[in-house]
Amino acid sequence: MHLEKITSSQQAIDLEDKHGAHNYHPLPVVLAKGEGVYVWDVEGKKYFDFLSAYSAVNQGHCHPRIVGAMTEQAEKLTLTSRAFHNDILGRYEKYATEYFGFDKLLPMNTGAEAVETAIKLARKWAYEKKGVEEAEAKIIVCENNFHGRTTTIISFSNDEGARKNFGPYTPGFIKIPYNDTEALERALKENENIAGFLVEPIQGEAGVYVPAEGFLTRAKELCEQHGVLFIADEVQTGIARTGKLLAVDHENVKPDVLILGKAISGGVYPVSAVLANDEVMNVIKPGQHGSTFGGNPVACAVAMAALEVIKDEDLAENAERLGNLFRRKMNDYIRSSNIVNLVRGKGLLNAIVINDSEDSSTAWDICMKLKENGLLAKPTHGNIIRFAPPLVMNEEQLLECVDIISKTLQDFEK
Ligand code: IF1
Repeated sequence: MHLEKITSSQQAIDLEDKHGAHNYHPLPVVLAKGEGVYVWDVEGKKYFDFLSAYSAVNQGHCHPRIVGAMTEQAEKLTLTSRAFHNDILGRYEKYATEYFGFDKLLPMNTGAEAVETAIKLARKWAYEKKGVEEAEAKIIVCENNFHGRTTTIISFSNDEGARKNFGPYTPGFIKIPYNDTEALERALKENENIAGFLVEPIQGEAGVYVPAEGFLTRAKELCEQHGVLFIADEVQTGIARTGKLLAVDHENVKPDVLILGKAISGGVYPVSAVLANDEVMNVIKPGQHGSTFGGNPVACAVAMAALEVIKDEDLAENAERLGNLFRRKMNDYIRSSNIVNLVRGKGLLNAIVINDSEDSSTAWDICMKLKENGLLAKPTHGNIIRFAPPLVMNEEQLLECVDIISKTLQDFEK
């Protein structure tokens, strides 16, 4: 294999710039190594990772148990396709369905694929169980959602960048404001052909919007009353990130369809899944949905290890405890701050809102300075900075990070 030796960050950035599509605008840092809560760049500078690959690396970088499960499986069998059985898929499906409390699991690879799967499942269920007339099924979604980047999913996005000039768009979606159960009730009453309500329990990309307490409970109730599937997209909020195994667990709400991705593999391998009970999942029959890589042996081994780590290392409890500490410390800072308006979030999924216009570069400039000071975070939607470290962080490390963040913000106070 011919590989150019990378000796500087700039060289790696130049290569991407020249040979890669320009579909991202990353922070100018080139990472070469990761371990636990830390990552190192090409020059050997060490950083705290405060993004965790958008909450995929909840178990920390290169967790030895997860990487071990992957290499062990990779040496035995990597891919069979679903044309044949493999000896680990069933074990994984049993483990994961018992873990999350559903009858069945449908394995896919990326978050967007799992969302697509849930949409197809809900539509088919509506036609075959609810009696909706062919091609009439609708799915209710929320404004400012983020569910992925496929053609259908961007059809119901309101993000101009994600949507514009990618039409024609897939029909069949009704948009309501987030955190608005009255709007949900109205939409459910106005239309008898609703298959499902697709919702993020906390809106991530929108800027870590935590809905009012009771929103999920009421939404689930309304769905039940109207015979509509409550579909929770926990791709970002799931797997202990918000201080519970699932974000819906904060309200003890049980979705009819659960969508998981990202941290179900600890960020080691692309693994996603849709879980549902038999009554719903059984509408999909052989040949009607699938993926070459979905449920492959490496994915199964990795996901089982990643889920075990969550339980064995009490990562949900740790996220809950450190999240409370983080918000308390940030609120202490904010009391005498002009540059930060507020901190919000749950568990270790948090964001601060910068006191500047949405199109200002302040959040970006702060992230650049944080990087200089040894902590990596990324702005979301202009003036908001998301803070989501790996859940394996300890209290001492978190306090060190609060220190870095406070000192950095200090430079921006007017
Ligand atoms: C990117 C955000 C996070 C998701 C939810 C499905 C998916 C995602 C709730 C699709 C993906 C990602 C994708 C990533 C940026 C990122 C993101 F900023 F856009 F919102 F996490 F906060 N459902 N979220 O959050 O999963 O197909 O990507 O595996 O670069 O687009 P995927």
